[in-house]
Amino acid sequence: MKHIIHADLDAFYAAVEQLDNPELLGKPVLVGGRPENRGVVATASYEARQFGVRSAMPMRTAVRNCPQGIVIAPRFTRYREMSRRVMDIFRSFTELVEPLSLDEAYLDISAAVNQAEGRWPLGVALELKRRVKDETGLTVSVGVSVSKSVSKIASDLDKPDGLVVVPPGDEPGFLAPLPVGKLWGIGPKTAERLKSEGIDTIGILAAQPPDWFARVFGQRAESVRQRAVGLDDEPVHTERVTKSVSSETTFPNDLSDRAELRRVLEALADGVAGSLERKGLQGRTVTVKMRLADFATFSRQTTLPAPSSDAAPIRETAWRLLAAELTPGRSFRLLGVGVSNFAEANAVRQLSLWEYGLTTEAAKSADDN
Ligand code: TTP
Ligand code: MG
Repeated sequence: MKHIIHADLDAFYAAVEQLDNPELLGKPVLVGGRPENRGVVATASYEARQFGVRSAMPMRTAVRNCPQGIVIAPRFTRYREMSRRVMDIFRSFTELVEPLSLDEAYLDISAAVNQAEGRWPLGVALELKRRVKDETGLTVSVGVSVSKSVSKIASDLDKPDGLVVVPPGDEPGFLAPLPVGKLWGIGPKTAERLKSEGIDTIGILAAQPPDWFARVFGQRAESVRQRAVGLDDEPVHTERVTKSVSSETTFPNDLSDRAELRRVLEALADGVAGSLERKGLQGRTVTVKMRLADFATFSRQTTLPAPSSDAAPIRETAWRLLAAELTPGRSFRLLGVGVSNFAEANAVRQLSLWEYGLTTEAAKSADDN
């Protein structure tokens, strides 16, 4: 039996700001872009959440709801540094750590658990929380169970500084009263649709017959059904398959000059082309990421006529995407270039010889198209 922890730091950016400036402790902190620049909230401290402030809310609305809120510009370098320290603590418990974002990871703690010797999952979780607190000053919410999907839901239920353990066998009962939208893979649209059929809790969902699942979820039917009863056995992935290659840079001063933006963008494109070349990858989709002076962050992407790792088409395409966003007075804090949607041939090249033998025919016909 596996034991999986899902750990998620509390109000991460805001907590780091409170840590670095103790005067902010206990106060409503809003990290994000300035209201006068049409900025949005990246995150809010729990003190500010009492006033209804949420991530992705316009800062103007946040400040209206919470006038005493202290608005702070994000410091991404500092957050990355704190993230690295927390992930290092996680890795001292197990090598099997799968980070999902800067502030969130799965840990397979099976090897650290030995119930005969009194090392229970609960004990490991408490130790993890204590060490993160002692060594970084941050609080982390933790969910513990035998599966990734249940642990992820559990870590969110008792925030902040939460700890929820779901003992083996209790999964269906734990999940049953929760809204269907809590399940991984059920987005707001699907949740609405299920609700209109009278299915609003995971328990009601889990009780549907197999042909209903097949009709509603098609190929995903079995995996959704398993997650609804807490029975997924997804392993913790420590290494991820490369799905995209990208490079980005934040400017010391915001940039608005067209020629200068183009120069920076092309240098990024060249860097990405170089690393695609080194990795033997060719991609079809080019993405440009932009962050404006007010921290609004968005991206634009387009597809090349053929997969490539050459600098020229990546540069050209990236510039076309950026040029369409340039308007007088608009200035940029950050630019990034990414390439994804890799050609099939790369995947085949990375397969073992044995698998290669089985798939050469398929790969050939894919190449011919
Ligand atoms: P979350 O873990 O979603 O949020 P959180 O850590 O701030 O709060 P919680 O206690 O509910 O976990 O995201 C982690 C960080 O990612 C967050 O501190 C800021 C950033 N973020 C954004 O920049 N924009 C967003 O819309 C969200 C959701 C997060
Ligand atoms: Mg968090």
